[in-house]
Amino acid sequence: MKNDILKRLRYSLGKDAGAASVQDWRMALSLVLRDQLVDVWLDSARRAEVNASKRVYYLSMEFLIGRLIEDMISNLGLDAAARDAVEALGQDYDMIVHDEPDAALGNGGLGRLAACFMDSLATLGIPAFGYGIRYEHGLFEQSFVDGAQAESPETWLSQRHVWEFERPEVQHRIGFGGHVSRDGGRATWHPDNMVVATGYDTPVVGWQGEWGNTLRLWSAKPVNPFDLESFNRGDYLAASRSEALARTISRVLYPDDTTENGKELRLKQEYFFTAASIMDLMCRHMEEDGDIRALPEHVAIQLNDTHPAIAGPELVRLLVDDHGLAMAEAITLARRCLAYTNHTLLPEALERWPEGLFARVLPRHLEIIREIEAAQQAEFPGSPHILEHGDVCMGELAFVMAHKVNGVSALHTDLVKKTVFAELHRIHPTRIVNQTNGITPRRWLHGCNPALRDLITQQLGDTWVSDLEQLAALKAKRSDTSFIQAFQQAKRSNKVALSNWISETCGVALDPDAMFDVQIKRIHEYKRQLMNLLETVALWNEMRDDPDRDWTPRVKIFGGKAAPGYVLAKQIIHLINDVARVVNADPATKGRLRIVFPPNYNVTMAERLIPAADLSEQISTAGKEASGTGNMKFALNGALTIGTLDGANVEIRDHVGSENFFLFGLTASEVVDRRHQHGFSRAAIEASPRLQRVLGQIFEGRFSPEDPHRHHGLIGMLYDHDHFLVTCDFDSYYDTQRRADVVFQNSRNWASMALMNTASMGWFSSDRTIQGYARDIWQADAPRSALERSA
Ligand code: CRA
Repeated sequence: MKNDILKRLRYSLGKDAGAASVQDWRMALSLVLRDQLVDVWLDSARRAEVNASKRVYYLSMEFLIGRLIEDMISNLGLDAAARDAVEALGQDYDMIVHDEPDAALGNGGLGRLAACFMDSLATLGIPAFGYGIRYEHGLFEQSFVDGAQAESPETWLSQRHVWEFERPEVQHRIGFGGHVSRDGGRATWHPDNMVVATGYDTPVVGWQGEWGNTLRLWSAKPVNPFDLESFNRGDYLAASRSEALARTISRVLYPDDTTENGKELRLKQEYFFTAASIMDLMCRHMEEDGDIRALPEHVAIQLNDTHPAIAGPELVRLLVDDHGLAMAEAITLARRCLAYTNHTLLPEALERWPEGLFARVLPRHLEIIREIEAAQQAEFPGSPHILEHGDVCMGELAFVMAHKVNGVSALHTDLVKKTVFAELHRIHPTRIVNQTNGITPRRWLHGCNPALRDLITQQLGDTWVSDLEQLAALKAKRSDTSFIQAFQQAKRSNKVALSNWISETCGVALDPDAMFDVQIKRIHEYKRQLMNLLETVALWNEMRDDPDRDWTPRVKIFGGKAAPGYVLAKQIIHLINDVARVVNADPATKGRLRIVFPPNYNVTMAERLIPAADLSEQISTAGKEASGTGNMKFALNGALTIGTLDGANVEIRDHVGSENFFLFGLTASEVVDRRHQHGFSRAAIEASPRLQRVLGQIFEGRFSPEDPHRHHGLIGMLYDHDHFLVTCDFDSYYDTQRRADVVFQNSRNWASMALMNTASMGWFSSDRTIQGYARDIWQADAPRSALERSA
């Protein structure tokens, strides 16, 4: 390996060892690793082709991958070899591995789920493609300027992305706009704008390198590189206008997944990657099989939320306009290929596009949507409309064009049936199914937590990595003193490492024996970072009032980005930073309470924070968090959860046991009832002197003396429009936190509760989730042998 690295350095990068930078070494190592992936990757592709296996196509606007190098190393089982080789070359292995920039092609849970699914599909040997967009700029970088969030563009592609293979030969022309002509019965779309989608392939090789799938991301290019005529005239701007316009489509990731974005560019992005993907898979099918009517036997297309919901009309368009099928047959055939995952009930996230916009950008698709709507109404008179109030409703479209629709946790699926799709569920009672989210144990335990990984492997061998339910065997160790000590030791070493990092990056010194209480996720009102902060201020007050009490030392850790246009979320960030500044400077609570908010939370930071957490904050208003996946990562790494009965928290609590979970707050149905009570938030504030005091302090500018009015809006909102019931759950949350304090004081007992969490989380492996999709939705399996097929 050492020689291979030197060879790559020299012949692929044109450097000799003396002149190589950390980045050069990292590139050279990555290229050597990539070489090792290629054989299994190509071999897998060939096997799938020979066996004419059913392929799973996972269409997602986002893939939040993070760094790949450590995944590649450990999936290939090369941990020791890679380290030895790099060290033998006199280089710092950790520095090299940590040099890779995060591929941040996603916002949060939805994108990270897609990345975990790719890992599981490959590990399970299910032939699959992930299809998405190769954004030039991923999620913005966050910094804090005087406590307020500032955003700057992310530039992961400013250096070569070593893992990918550009496929200049894989090109599809994607049209926009124009008109539709008719010749007899046959419609033809004449777009007036075209861009080219070019594929970039990243191999995704599963655990132990037995199977490899492809993540194919599309980049938008102009059909003609530039306008020579304008150029020769000296009008250079005009000459490159079409290029600039085309490239805009894959330029940036929209920094929000929970609001519908009514931008033409967003619709174009959605159509761009969906159409390229559908054309791509159709070409593959026609080459391999040639019978268009056999498509559903070979193709399972999963729509990750409604972002690729245009896949339905696009597939129908190709079947009718290009392959000559009748409309009714085309709709049925398309439906048999398509399935849709719903990820949220928040009304502001349900995509709707004005019909006028649709007519301008995708005129033929709008016609087809009208036909789909007409067919649906003819078969089920009075069923919910796809076209409503002048909008195209993408949720209804996705539902009607899918043979299965799934929610992402038991509670969420139940609410999907009862709320957003209640009527469609009545008409199609078997269409909605549940597939509770999962996380890949390769990255979220094996990769990010070597201390705990090694301890578990000592006990169980290493087969748990691809069969996570084996962790249940650790339950027997809960009263084993020496094991519990080793378990505590692993946690402590992670906390020490995190403290060192925080002290370097935030300049705050932490006590590794304090309780590390962590809330990391996008900043959103429903996730209630604000409630966590109010509780922190209340605790600070109480510590100052009663300095002699035996307080459990706490470190409150926050991480997360606010969408740039989400004013309230940005105010919450500002408030957290303001409170942190005052509390961290207070000698009265020194050594007892610390607040840290490291900027630019991303996948890599999560890998650092999660293994070091004692307490996981999963405190959303019940009924609002569809599932959550961070909740699973924490519990797997031995943190206890403080949480509401929301999303997958419910199932986590069922698995780990209610005695190992700090539950508080209103239930989803209580939330609905409470909201109907007039003046509920003022009543809750009235009833809680503790909360009143905190709100008063913030209102008076105790934490922002330079601008005492800064947080008035936020506090005023809690009195009058506390939509997420922060005030109603506050007391119950505060009391539960104090209960956690008491439990934490008995560290042995805490550790055994934490162990019960780790040991009970096997079910939350994304391998289990993917097996569920394969069984209930895709009817796809690991590749069938040619023999089975002919039988
Ligand atoms: N924002 C949900 O809110 C869920 C993930 C993945 C979300 C999370 O609770 O865990 O999806 N929804 O299923 C979403 O993106 C568009 O909706 C999320 O990440």
